[in-house]
Amino acid sequence: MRVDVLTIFPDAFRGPLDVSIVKRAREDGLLDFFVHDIREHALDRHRSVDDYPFGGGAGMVMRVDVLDRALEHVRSLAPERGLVVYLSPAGERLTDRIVRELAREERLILVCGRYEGVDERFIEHCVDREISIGDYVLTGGELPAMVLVDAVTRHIPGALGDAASPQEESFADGLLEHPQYTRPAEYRGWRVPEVLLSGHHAKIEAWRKEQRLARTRERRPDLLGEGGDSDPGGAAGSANPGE
Ligand code: 4FV
Repeated sequence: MRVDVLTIFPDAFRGPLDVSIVKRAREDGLLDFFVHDIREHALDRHRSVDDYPFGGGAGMVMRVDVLDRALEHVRSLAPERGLVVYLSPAGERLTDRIVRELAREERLILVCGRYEGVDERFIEHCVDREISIGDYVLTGGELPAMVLVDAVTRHIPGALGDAASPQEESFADGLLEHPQYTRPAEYRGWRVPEVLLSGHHAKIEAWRKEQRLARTRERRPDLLGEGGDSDPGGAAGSANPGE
């Protein structure tokens, strides 16, 4: 997968995507990641990327002409057209399902807003998907872009190595993850659930499934009953509840 990021703060991307799984995915050529400075495509000698909002109001808005020039330049750097994603609080809320969808793309072009956001004509005519990481306002789209790249990279085949697969994790079946434990088996009198020390794999799997259902019911009932593969109610339902 190729990911291009458009931002006025390229330095913001130093660090979080240079370690661990994402770093290895880049080294292994599973992820080609590029950061581009929008300001390089400014039109005036002050290299302005923003201007006052038509109709007045606080703050500044990023210019459609500068953004479009930057996008066309980045597009020209690789043959794949690329799915243009604008990170904003007004977008679709990012979910595991959307992460898996984006992970199937061969190229993503992520646009990071600043100030009050971008000119609506850029969203209307140049953006394919508008995505939000949550209902709160950040200073910029850079952190959401990093969150998205981190989440998507985990679904690139081979990125997690053979150890873990995205199939067996939170949200894969629409449920929260079961609790995890490791050595020491006892600490300050705090013990690990006996079943996990039993070596009885069927009992362990049953206990973990029950834990996933119980935690989801308690903490995220909104996840229960969602259609499709994340329909644990159905799954549980089909697990012969009547018998
Ligand atoms: C955001 C979010 C977010 C809004 C104004 C950047 C900021 C500033 N992006 N999910 N929540 N963006 O708060 O994606 O331009």
